Amino acid sequence: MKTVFSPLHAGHSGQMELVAGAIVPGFEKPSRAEIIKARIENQKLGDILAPEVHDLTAAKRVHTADYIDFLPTVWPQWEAAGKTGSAIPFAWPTRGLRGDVRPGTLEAQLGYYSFDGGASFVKGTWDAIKSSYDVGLTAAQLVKSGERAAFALCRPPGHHAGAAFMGGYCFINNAAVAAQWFRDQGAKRVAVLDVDYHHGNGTQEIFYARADVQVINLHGDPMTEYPFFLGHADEHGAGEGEGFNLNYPMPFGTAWEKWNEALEDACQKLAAYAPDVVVVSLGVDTFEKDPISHFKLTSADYPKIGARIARLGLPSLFVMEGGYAVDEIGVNAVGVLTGFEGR
Ligand code: 6XA
Ligand code: ZN
Repeated sequence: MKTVFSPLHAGHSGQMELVAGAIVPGFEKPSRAEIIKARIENQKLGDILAPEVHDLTAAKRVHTADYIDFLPTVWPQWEAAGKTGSAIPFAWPTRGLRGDVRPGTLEAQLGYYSFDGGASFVKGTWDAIKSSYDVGLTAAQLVKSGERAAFALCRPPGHHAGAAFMGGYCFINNAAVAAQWFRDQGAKRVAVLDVDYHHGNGTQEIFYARADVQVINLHGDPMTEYPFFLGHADEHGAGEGEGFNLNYPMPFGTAWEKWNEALEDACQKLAAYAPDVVVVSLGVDTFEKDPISHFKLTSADYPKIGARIARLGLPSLFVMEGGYAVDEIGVNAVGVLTGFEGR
């Protein structure tokens, strides 16, 4: 399997985040992607290609144009205003406030275009976001041109980003962009299978009212787990999309047996949908030693995930999402891919 990777991800570094009342170094850090890349080389998964540079047309098919146009302006505005720390949103238009008026300053616009303080900007952030987008689209092109599967080693990740908001380390929703791109290239139906520990609220939001993209999520129950405000089992889709969104929320402590039951059911529903291509939002933060998550999958489980996805027999695009146990992130993420290849 070929991988697409860009070194530009590394400019998105040094972000801080708020954990238990303390500002700490972000878990979503450059070593994540570098360790996965090293493991790909070690396991001889296949060639590692640089992405082709794309314009932002495909991004604007799933995100609003104003949101996408905002992203590259953040750091230059922040810097021009003499600010030195990272650009982190801190005020949001929740219930009772006006969420329909785009405010006039950068600080306020950061809140307008986000749902939490988990997506912050440093100097290299836009170039990293753009490279991650290019990585996703280039890998999608490999699948379109006949590869059975490809791996988009995206960083930053994407599945929390909605049509007009960032959050949870995510800015452009790489998996959603790829799914829409496959549709625009002639695929009749596309499935997105999100196996990250966290619910992919952005992907769900983007396709919620559509029947041409099935969205399936396996994740920590939002009653107790981030992103908290979406991902319940009763979210089936709306309008034409009714029945084409499926959620499998699971409790803290879920290990392979129960998780695999959900995967099996998900794969059967995915197969019944008969898509032309599957986009896998690949997070490995379901791992037992993940520092921010509460599932109990082991390294031996990841190849089994890949093997089950391979049994769908569909062209498959793997898009990297979360996973923060850096010592094992390479073994686990590449384990899914080698499992897919039957080794
Ligand atoms: C914020 C947790 C962000 C989770 C990001 C993630 N405290 N999403 O891994 O898949
Ligand atoms: Zn996650």
